[in-house]
Amino acid sequence: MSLRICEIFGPTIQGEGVLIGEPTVFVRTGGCDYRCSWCDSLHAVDSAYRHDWEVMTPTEVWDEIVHLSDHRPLTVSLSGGNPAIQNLAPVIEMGQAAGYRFACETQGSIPAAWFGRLDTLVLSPKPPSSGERVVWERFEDCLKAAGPHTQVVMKIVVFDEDDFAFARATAASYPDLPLYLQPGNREVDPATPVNLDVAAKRLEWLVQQTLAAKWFRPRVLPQLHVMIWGNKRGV
Ligand code: MET
Repeated sequence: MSLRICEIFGPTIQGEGVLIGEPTVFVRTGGCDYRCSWCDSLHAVDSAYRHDWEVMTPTEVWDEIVHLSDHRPLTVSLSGGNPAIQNLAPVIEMGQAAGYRFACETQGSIPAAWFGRLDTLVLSPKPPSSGERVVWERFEDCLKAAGPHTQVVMKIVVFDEDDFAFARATAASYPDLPLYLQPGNREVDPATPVNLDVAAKRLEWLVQQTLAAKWFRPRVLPQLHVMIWGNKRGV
């Protein structure tokens, strides 16, 4: 059994959501069932980049995680693309046996059986600005696939007022899920430096929207890695 892997990198810090600031090795799988208009990881999504993806066995993936982390257990984030397309169970199994923790970032369109083994499942339903439409039955299947010990959280990216309304409605449908909001980033070209003033303004806008609505449930966070490294890959 083989896996299509776009990149494995770290340790770095998780830049987003509930695990923000946490030392992490990222396993970015290749392939995605979505084509978000503002995707910041097209190199893991578009089949034009397919030849850059590596076919690896679960053992090879695990060996690379061990190598990068120098055998010291940490959190591994399974991201993509949509990692749920592939069978990451063997990697999780080998890692957890050695004391590593596993998180997964997915849009929630494909329920993988191995969600049940995760320490953290981050479901990130895509708002209208993405051009994608959430199939809520699938999203609920993803929730059901989580295990009794899996911490499940929701992360929603907000680019505009429509997205904000989507975030509010989605949050209302899932009152028990911890909720993280982050402003959208349209400057996703790795070669172009990120304008931090613009990023701060987008964050301020989202904070203002949330507070003006007297909506006190979500945590509103920046993308920490973008503040430090811009759109550079492999960090
Ligand atoms: N597909 C996953 C998600 O939507 C991770 C890739 S997005 C950069 O959260």
